[in-house]
Amino acid sequence: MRLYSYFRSSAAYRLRIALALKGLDYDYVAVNLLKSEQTEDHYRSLNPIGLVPALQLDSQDVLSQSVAVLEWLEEKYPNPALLPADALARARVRAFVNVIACDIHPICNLSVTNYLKTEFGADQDAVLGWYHQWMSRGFEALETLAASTQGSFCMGDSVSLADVCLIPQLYNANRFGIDLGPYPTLTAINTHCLTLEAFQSAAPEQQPDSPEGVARATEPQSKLQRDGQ
Ligand SMILES: N[C@@H](CCC(=O)N[C@@H](CS)C(=O)NCC(=O)O)C(=O)O
Repeated sequence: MRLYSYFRSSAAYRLRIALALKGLDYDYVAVNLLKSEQTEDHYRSLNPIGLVPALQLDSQDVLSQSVAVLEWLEEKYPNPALLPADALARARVRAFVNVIACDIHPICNLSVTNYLKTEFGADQDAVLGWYHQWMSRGFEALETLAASTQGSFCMGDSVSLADVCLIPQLYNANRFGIDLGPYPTLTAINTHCLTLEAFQSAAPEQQPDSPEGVARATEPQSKLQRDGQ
């Protein structure tokens, strides 16, 4: 499999976590959003909407829309399960996922905030206010949903698609300076998930296109040069 990703993309981060939890290997193909590579013809031929991620299978079929891909992964590789067996519990996980994927994420996207700047004259402070407004509304709902269940994950004691989507959204929130103090349950879940290897390996700074990843890639060569080899 080949994952078209950008290290900071929270939608791609969801897939990296799920792939890691399910123990699936993939090749990482970086799509640089800051260079608008997601809008180039080659990438659009894979994912016509021009957003990351996309997952290309060994059959060459391409899957897009991170939540649809998560559901496909769950159907194709059911172990470990990221959706509960009980229908009511599954609906609750999906509702949690949709608060993130439908009610928060799309309106805080790069192309949306760029549009606010170019078409409505929003400056950086106004854009930050926008992020705060929509993320806070979503996190309040997520905090209520998570606090209504017992356990170290969003929906009890088993990791689920809710955690797979929450942790990247909290990463985004931290990037934009959102105060997570009012969301103690979400913060505790974040701390717990980040102790798990699958969440750690999927983190933005572990990706080859992150500044840390680029430095890691060049490190051995500079060391060899230093050592005169
Ligand atoms: N609904 C899509 C959203 C994908 C998405 O918004 N990706 C962002 C990065 S997290 C992106 O490509 N942004 C670039 C842009 O807005 O032009 C999914 O879940 O896959």
